Amino acid sequence: MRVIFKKRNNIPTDTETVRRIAETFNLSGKLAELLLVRCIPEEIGAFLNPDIRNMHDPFLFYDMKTAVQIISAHISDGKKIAIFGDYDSDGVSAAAILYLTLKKMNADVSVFLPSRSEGYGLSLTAVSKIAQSGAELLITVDCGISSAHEVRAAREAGMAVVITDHHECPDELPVADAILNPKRKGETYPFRDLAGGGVAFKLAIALAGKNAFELIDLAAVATIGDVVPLLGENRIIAAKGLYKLNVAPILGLDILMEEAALKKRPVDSEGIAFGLVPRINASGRMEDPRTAFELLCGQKDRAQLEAFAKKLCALNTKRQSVQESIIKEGLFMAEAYAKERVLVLQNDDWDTGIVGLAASALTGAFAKPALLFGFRDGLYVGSARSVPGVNIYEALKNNEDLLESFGGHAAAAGMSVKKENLSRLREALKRYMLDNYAEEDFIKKAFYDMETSLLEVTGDLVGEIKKLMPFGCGNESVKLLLREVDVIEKRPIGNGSHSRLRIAQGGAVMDAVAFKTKCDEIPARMDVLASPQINDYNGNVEVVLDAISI
Ligand SMILES: [Mn+2]
Repeated sequence: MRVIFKKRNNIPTDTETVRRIAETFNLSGKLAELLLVRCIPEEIGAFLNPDIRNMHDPFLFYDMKTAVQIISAHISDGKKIAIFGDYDSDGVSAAAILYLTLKKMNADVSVFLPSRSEGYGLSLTAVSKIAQSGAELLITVDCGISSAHEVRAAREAGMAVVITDHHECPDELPVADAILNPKRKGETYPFRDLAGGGVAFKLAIALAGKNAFELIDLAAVATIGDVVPLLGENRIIAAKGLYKLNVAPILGLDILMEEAALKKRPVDSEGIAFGLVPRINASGRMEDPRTAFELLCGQKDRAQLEAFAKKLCALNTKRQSVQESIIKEGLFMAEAYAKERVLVLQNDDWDTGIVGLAASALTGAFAKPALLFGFRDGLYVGSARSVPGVNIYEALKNNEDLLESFGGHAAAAGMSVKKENLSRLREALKRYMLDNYAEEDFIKKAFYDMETSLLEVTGDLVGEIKKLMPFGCGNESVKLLLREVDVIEKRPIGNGSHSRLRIAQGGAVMDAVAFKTKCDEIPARMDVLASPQINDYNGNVEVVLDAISI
């Protein structure tokens, strides 16, 4: 497949600033450059040394004082408190953070989580269930900001309501007793990008002081799981949470890491993103988020917790195989639309909880937006994923009249459509992509940080790049562009689906590995995007080839 290499961030880095940053922080010029495309010069010190002391005071939230007063009053009066969360890793972690904090303060607290079939957010059914439990205070985590109607019902049922959320705010906010949302209009909190678990963590700090930092590993799982930018306060949460995860994790995460075989080497942000988060998500995606919640709380006996962890691993394996079979069918069906700029595929048997993950894979494989639909309650219910530069939300909005519901953003959306409207939607989106985008928008892009030569890829550089960790959204792992590399040796590994190579450029020779690329797909000379690393077995520097241009 044709690939266009693009520089990730075209911020001009003037040589004088690069020199000054390199000198001030005792770094190579290369690392100074990599830093300058990630953050402004004034923030480099804080970026290099994530420090809890640089976190903002939770009482900077406009409503924090009120929220703490209400919660404290309910605790001291012995009144019942209910937490309502979400079924994904962010929502479940947020619920666990607040539950454990309130429990330690001797609150009479219980947790309610929606099942996936009930859908995201507070519902009237949930509100009446919570009211019946005798709760006099409802605290939402990772949701609530778009639930004006349900919040009104909760208050009419006699409950006080504290909303903690991080989603974009609607024009009309719910009328609640306190609202903590860093994206709220007029909000005084200085950092907008907290995850739902991040907001819950700030509330926990406001309630329990430094004791709350015992839960920072859970806050890191929420933050990385929700794919919010790992910059500013999120970078501190992720870095310090990872540190704790490796030296003294909370019991539930410790058991899950053990069960998932993640403890052979230090866990990094990718270990959270690809090891822990999918297992926590599998709970709500395949069954009931309660299993993940109970595990994270760690309040049952060890055997019980191990059984929960085993269950999450098994559900995740099942999720993977369901996902693989959807991808396989999708790849086959996509052939019929090879010339189109958008894929709209449906199958009545596809699991509507998994189609989004499969859509991502198809978008990656074909460099065009993919919409995958399963069938539920009389409607095609689906998920869309798009490529950088093609706004799928706008495309759907433009065809609103064909849809029963839709929501999302430029890169990902969810939608439902009547059976008889699906082929009209496909035709309309095909037309829309032709009218609004250029051919280049549908050619695969691979983003790099800097062009360099193989000679400059050294153990020192690998060591320096580590200072930029943890990597994630907004602080992507470093990719180097190497042009005109010669392949001097190649051999198949992993049943022939991957390749091991010796590559050469300008007098330097190095080992390289290309995953999901067969030997016969590798040309004699190529441009590549490479991630440098140290080989675990022989200690040599080598590169992982992330993209190859033929
Ligand atoms: Mn969230």
